Amino acid sequence: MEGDAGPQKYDLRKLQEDPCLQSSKGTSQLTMKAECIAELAVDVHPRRPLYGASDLHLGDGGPADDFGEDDHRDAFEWFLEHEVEPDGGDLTLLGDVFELWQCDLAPIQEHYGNLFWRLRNYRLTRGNHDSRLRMPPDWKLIEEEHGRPKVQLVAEHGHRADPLNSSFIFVGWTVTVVAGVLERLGFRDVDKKAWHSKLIPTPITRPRRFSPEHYANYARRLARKTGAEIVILGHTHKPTLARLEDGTVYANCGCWVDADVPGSFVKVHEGRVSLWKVERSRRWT
Ligand SMILES: [Mn+2]
Repeated sequence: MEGDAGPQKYDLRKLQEDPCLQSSKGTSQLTMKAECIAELAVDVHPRRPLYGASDLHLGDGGPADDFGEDDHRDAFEWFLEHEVEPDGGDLTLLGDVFELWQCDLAPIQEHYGNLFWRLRNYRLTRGNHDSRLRMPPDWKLIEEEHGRPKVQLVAEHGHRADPLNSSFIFVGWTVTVVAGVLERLGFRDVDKKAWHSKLIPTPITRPRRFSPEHYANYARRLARKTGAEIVILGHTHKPTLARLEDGTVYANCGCWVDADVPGSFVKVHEGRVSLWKVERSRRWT
């Protein structure tokens, strides 16, 4: 029910649409800009600028839907319209685009309408939360080099490096399903709290097998196996850009709906890999 603010009390879009609040508080203006966080030089020159973003976790618009909160949807549409499309960019969404562990695909499609269909214009690879959909596990940029095809870049979600979301996927699945049920019962942001909790092993909370180094090692192995100079992952929810000791550039898209660095994305263009975020500010008038 649209008018029911309930647990979505921080959804400014809903506040703005409420005529009672508009008359007392005025209207607000949302401004966005893309800000570069980090940049590294590489020997990769794709014909079109390559963009990567991940972990959008589109839900059904209910209390378990992280993408519907704050200004994540506006920021994503701004990103498509002001960054990717004017640039003639080639966007890959690297998994966990759809939150299929907490809702079915039909309600997501119904809730996000045009945006849902618009996503078909871009390349999608699968993550752990949307592994039910028939999408490829990865994408490779392959260019001719000395008359032979050469893999220059590999992009995938990254959960294959995480045993609790690959071999023992029932663990990750159970945590997410329980979080979704609790959120529908009125507890706020259970999945984000669980992700940062010390009790549950996640890429953020466990120092060893789930540490950033663990994913960097996975990226290094992937680079060695494929010959790629650049490896782009998601899944950890931690935006990262690093040159590893063997020269591999490891980039992580972070998580579009993360609380700390929302709206993060990776760009590869003209011999550079860069990490960005969509900075947003709202002014009430
Ligand atoms: Mn994931």
